[in-house]
Amino acid sequence: LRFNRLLLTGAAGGLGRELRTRLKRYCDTLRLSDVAPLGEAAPGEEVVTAPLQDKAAVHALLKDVDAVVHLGGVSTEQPWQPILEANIVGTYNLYEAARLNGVKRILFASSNHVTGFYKQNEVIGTDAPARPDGIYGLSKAFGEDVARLYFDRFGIETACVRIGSSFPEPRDRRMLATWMSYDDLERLVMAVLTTPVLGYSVIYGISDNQTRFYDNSGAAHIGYRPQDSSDRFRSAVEARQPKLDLSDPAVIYQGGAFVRTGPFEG
Ligand code: 15L
Repeated sequence: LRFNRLLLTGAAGGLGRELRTRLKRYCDTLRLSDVAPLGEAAPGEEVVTAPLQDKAAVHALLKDVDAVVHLGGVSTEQPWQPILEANIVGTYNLYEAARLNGVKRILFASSNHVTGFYKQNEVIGTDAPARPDGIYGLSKAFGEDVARLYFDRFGIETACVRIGSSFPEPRDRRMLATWMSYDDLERLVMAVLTTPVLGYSVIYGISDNQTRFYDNSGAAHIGYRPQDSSDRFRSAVEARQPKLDLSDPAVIYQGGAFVRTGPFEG
């Protein structure tokens, strides 16, 4: 399946840079947006600077696109104001723009921090109610609710992908459970974009790790089959971090250090 035009927001970020090269194979034109520099447009690319809180810019951004991979926004725990602008106002602008431009499918980069206050000895499903571990997680929970509303009212399909930790390698013991390889990220994005009936869905973005906090069986209709696993990094990670402080909230809760980051004001 080949798309005419896909939109990738947050294209200058860690995962955006990975998907920039990978998504080109699946579309004639890849429109890339960010507020950070994106460099020159390569053949088959369109490069746009669009702050997500700028309604007019976002409405123009979604013109003539088949589907959106929405990675844009603040991606860590930060003060309220930037999160309000990029993640709260920005996600609302994106869905309004999708409605007005007739865009019918969105991958929303949600986060494991929507459910960060579940414990690391719990395994939660795709229907687990939100337990955000900070205002970043709260903003992603809001995004999931926007997606829910725009599906129920307007039939815009979304996969809220509660991404775990997508880096070249797992960095600590927690990430043995939350890690997702870049190849699996690509598999997950393509499964979301191509599954015949997506509806409103939640799925955790993880590889086929031996230890995990998440059960994706409620999202089997998406057809995501991870092929990588954190296990080949296990002994190296355990050697680097042999002892865990079981009284540390970052060890108790799934959200890791996010549960004790901030507040930044007051
Ligand atoms: C996230 O949501 C962040 O965007 C990413 O930088 C990682 O910190 C990840 O969560 C994680 O929990 O490991």
